Amino acid sequence: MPTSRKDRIYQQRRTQPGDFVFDEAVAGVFEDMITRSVPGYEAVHRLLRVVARKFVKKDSSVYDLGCSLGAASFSVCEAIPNASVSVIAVDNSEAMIHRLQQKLEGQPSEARIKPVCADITEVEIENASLVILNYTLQFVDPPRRDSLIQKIYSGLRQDAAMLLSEKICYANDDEDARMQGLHEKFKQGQHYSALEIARKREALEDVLIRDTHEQHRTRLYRAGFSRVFALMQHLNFITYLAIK
Ligand code: GEK
Repeated sequence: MPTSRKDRIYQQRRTQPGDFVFDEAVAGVFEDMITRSVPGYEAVHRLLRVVARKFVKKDSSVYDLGCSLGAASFSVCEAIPNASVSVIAVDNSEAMIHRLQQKLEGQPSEARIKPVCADITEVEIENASLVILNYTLQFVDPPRRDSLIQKIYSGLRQDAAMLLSEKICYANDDEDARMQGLHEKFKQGQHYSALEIARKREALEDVLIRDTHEQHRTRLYRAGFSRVFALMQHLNFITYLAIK
């Protein structure tokens, strides 16, 4: 099983806006990268196990959309030992799916987690008791976000739920700059240098496109969700529970 190396990608890489891709180099350091970059990442996975125990039903499917190396899929399998529940783990990065397949080899969850290399806007969602969209919607082309959320809503069973985590922006420029500044301080505390932080910011420009809290809530209610809770927020990273 491959293990995650330390993320040093932006110590050397020269960047242009829009450069960031989930390639082999990123997949190889992904666990280190995401835990050092996303405040509250581990807490979301603890929360996910609680949510899974509440919402996942036997003979249903769980979808982990934008699964990367399958952290959320593994959390669900740990929380729900019932073999009648399968987890469909979708990512359009071949490097991520390949590494997930390697991680699964010989594991007890191998029979339950089904890695799929596809665009999440193109996969069918059906008989779902839980859909996880953990820091992925922000990478989907904005005009396609409404229809993706509507499709998820349609594929959920009645009373089922979606867990959505995102980096948000603020409509007020001063508030946005302050929160971005706090996030940069968080990353410095995780031993990223000012140069690494600046280069990654440039590479992610036009790739990670944030919505505001209001845009998320409006989109979720418009799709038909009956209840939307902001379960957790760490700086400008927020997790919603949306219930059908
Ligand atoms: C975790 N959820 O560890 N279709 C499929 N996959 C996509 C698409 C798309 N249209 N766009 C982006 N991705 C994970 C972390 S990372 C978040 C998710 C981050 C995939 C992309 O290839 C990457 O693996 C993932 O979404 C986003 O809980 O890196 O900030």
